[in-house]
Amino acid sequence: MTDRLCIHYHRDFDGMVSAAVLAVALKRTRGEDATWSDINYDQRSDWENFRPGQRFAIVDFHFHPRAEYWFDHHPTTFLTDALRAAYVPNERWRWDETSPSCPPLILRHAIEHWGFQADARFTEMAYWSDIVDAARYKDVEQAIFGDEPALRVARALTVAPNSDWLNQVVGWMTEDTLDALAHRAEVDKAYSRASKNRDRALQQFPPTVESKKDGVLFYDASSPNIRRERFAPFYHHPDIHYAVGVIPTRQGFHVSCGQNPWNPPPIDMHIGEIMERYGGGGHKAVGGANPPDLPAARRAAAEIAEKLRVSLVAAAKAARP
Ligand SMILES: [Mn+2]
Repeated sequence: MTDRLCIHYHRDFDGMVSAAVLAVALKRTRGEDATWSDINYDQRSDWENFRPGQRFAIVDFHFHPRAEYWFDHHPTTFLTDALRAAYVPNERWRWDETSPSCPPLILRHAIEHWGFQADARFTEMAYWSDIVDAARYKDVEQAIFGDEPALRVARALTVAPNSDWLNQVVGWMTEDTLDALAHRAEVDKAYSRASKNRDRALQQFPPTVESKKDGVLFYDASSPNIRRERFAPFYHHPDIHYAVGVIPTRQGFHVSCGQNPWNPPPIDMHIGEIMERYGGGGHKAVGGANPPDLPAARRAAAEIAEKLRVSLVAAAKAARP
């Protein structure tokens, strides 16, 4: 059947929970028997021609005017002004950039607009989505070593081998509690592998640091042999406000920038907006971009680090009596 609705989701914990919540809500309240499939930043390049003639929904990813259902919380969701103008909140579309993650807004919308009766397990998944997506871990220890069911699942996703596996996990999310999901043999196996990777990544991080100055850490982890742990910079350097670095992707290189959730900067910079200048995006506290090659990625990371340093130094000067 070609007219079956396909839910395209951002490939991360809150994106996958979003897909599961939407699939169940649509099934129960509208009799919609949806499938689901992941989506990634590369697919934005020809966004206008995404899925011609197909029925689709998008969650936790850029706005698309042909999406039958669309939910997102990213401030940088609109790729053009024309797309921004095409969005009007309605019964099938909802954007809320104040939401720490996407699932809570879908749950709220489904309850208010479609009369969905949300299972307790979805409320629990939405709660943890906020923690994972907005890095609201209580400390860096929980972020790195936390073994609550949601955190085991999120950790397991870091070794997700392919789209089929991600789609399978979304399917499990439509049926399981977080606890049952975390204890599935496949998820548990992935979690063990991911934990070993994390331990290696923590060991490999220190030599990648190129500079640490004025509260900003700049690192180059572009070598494909270096494993990545998102919070390693803050684990090793709890005193910094920002970490900016270069990491490899399958196709090239990624510039990643984030503020230290446990030592927030005393300045008001929007990283997602800074990243937009480099063709990327993100939230206020974290963002990324994919420059065309390694020199461009290093240059972008160095520029961003410098920009943040200048702002931090200026703020420190202004605060002095
Ligand atoms: Mn997401």
